[in-house]
Amino acid sequence: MSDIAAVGEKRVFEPFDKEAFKKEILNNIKYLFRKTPETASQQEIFQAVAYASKDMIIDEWLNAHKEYEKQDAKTVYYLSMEFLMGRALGNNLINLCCYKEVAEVLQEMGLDINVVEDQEPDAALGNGGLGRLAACFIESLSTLNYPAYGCTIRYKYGMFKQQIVNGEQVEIPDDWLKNGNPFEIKRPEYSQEIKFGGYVRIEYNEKLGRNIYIQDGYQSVMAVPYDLPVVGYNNGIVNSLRIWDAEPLVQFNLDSFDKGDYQKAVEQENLAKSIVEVLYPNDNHYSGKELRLKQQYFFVSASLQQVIKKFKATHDDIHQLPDKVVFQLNDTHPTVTVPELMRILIDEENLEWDDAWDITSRCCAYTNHTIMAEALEKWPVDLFMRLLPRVYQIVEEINRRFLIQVEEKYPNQYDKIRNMAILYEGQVRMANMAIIAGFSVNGVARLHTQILEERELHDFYEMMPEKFNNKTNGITQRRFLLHANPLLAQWVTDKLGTDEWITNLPLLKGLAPLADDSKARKEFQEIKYQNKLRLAKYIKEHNGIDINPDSIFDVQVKRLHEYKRQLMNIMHIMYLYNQLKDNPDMKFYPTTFIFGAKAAAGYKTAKQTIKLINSVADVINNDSAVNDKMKVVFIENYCVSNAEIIFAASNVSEQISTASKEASGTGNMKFMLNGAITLGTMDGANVEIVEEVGSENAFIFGMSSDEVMGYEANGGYNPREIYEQDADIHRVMDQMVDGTYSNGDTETFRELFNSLINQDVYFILKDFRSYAEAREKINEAYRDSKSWNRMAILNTACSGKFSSDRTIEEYVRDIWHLKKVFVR
Ligand code: F58
Repeated sequence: MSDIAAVGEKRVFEPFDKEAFKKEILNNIKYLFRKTPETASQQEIFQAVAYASKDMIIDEWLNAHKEYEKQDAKTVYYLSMEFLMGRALGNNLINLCCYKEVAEVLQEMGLDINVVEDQEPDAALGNGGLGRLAACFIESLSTLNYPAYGCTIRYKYGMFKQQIVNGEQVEIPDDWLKNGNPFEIKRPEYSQEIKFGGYVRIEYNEKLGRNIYIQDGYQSVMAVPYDLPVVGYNNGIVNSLRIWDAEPLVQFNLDSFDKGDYQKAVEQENLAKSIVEVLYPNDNHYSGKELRLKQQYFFVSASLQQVIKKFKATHDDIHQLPDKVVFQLNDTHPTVTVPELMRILIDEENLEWDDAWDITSRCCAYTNHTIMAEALEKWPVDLFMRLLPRVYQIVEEINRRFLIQVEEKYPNQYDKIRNMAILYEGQVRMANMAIIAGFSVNGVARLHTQILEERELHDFYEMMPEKFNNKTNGITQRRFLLHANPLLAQWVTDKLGTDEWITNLPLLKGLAPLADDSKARKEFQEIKYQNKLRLAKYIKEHNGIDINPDSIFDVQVKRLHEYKRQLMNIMHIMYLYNQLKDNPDMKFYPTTFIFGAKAAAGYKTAKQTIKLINSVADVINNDSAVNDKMKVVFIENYCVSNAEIIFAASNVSEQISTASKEASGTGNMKFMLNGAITLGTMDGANVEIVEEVGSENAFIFGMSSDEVMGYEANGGYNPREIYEQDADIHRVMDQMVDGTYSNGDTETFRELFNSLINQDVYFILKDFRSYAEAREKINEAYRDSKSWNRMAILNTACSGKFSSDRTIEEYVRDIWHLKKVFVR
């Protein structure tokens, strides 16, 4: 059991009763499935264990909420289209502080906890960084004793599963709910009606002495919430992730329908089904689909209506809402919160505009996650108006009043209006609305916030500097160290003589002196080796490829996007392969290049890049001349659960985005925590990683963000010059279109070639040489295992800043102003 011993043995509350838990599992197997442990399937055993652990959660869940009510505690509602939760069982057991004990119970029953955990489908209700950040935040909120809800959609299909067929990505629907979800609880009593379309009727109201606005002729669906527990670490706090499902309002009733009702019932059924059907699989790219706006309004309106009802049940003055409630908008996707809250306050609570505006703007705060123009949400006015007629009127009024202010402050400066108006050239610009209405605007890493203030949002910053602030992202060490890397977690606990790092990550600093201790370095290296064996086994099982655990594991796992430059990575591997073929005796430390990435289904260049990686892998992995030196592996279906295995096993963390493009990155932090060395550009949170660990313990290359933005301001650069002048690059480029990696076909990778030679928007050729040098240095550095392991230990030791606990405390201090709630 040594690999799970790191899990705390000290439950603060109820001591864990092994016998009772075992009995509960057996009962579940019997009563849920009419089976015995011998006849139950692995999936049924997982469910039985999950239900047993849910029983342990329920009391804490109830108690925490009772205490919130008693204290009338202020609550943050983290509104996000995405929560990329991954698996729940292992982390729930860890945070309940009974992982080790449950593992023992299972072992006594002849079961392996890892196998049981592997039966759980990932809750993949998100694309990438933004969704995973929400998941880390909600876990930290519970661990830090803050009252919080995560609000999102109960997508029937989450992020697709990826298969690689003939080197190409194939998307398989992710039917994650097909066996039910043991952890969720349906709460039909909190259902809310959501209205779409129709028109606005205006009526004079005598009592109010003003016009009132009534939406008529609309279609509606019922939003029905399910709650998932978010367990805090050993503190008795359980918050909820509220996921909204859609159901038709009029239930089919085959006996008693008349024709009209039948028609309506069918329409409602279809509307309900379509809204929650599937997560849009785009990462850092906006697609203006009507259904997407429906999804946004659906979960926002449901969440807001419920919050207001809950508030009113115990308060009579709605003006006090900002003292009790804060909405954090995770990017612009839930920004319809602003006009929807105004609508509720004006149309349903009968407030005047100024009052409603004051409340709304004190309740809403906005986080920006990107500066890339293509990711900015803009809705065509006609679509918006048709789908949300009353909400649109409110947007118009917000815009009208704001422009008066701009005009007052900057008379006749039309460029200010052009940049800051919400409604412009027939579009509703959601970021502008979020900034104008909210009381806080934050970026997600220092460099990113700086770029927002100085460039992208400069006019807003100048007009309302007090709203702007930075919150550098973070990750939860409970999942990405304690659960993902039990060997290292145990080592850390042993070395520090305490497991307090589990809730206080900066304590890892205490490991720094061990970087100079040869015994500690050996142990650290051995742990990494064991984790590499675990990953090698996974790769063998899933890809059928044998990899050498003694080689350098050089890893780039993240969504596939041009700005993340997986293409530069694979081109460099092509270059190395050429070198090794030309010069077989070249000094080169064996390396396994590992990729994992999903491409948005409609993103052609990204899909071609996946094909190129797999094609290069095919050629190299089947060339016995180089196989003892290099291998290339594309791990299928990169997701939260296999990420946990990958980070733990990595030596080199590829963070190679074009400077200024990656707002923060969070994978970079997970690698660092697990002792991988960053090979990266000065982009996003890499800047702060280097600041923490020291530039001598990372490998930095490439243009700075200022240089990149300098070129961009001048219309880019000329990549053809590099192609003509650099023979190695020339050769690699030609190999993309001479059939070397495509069985003689010259067109397979033509578009990639063209994108590089014509524009190279992401400066791949420009940064190539500097990247190659950095990689050479890495290859050299790894030979010196003493200095390598020294660096690796220092990376873990210096990663304390990147806990999402730190990030959440900053949000609380500067934005949310919550109070910790303690139970018992
Ligand atoms: C990511 N954004 C950033 N957006 O790219 C990354 O640098 C950052 O670390 C992370 O947010 C957390 O702050 C991101 O993942 C999306 O996936 C959106 C999904 C919906 C469409 C628009 C992009």
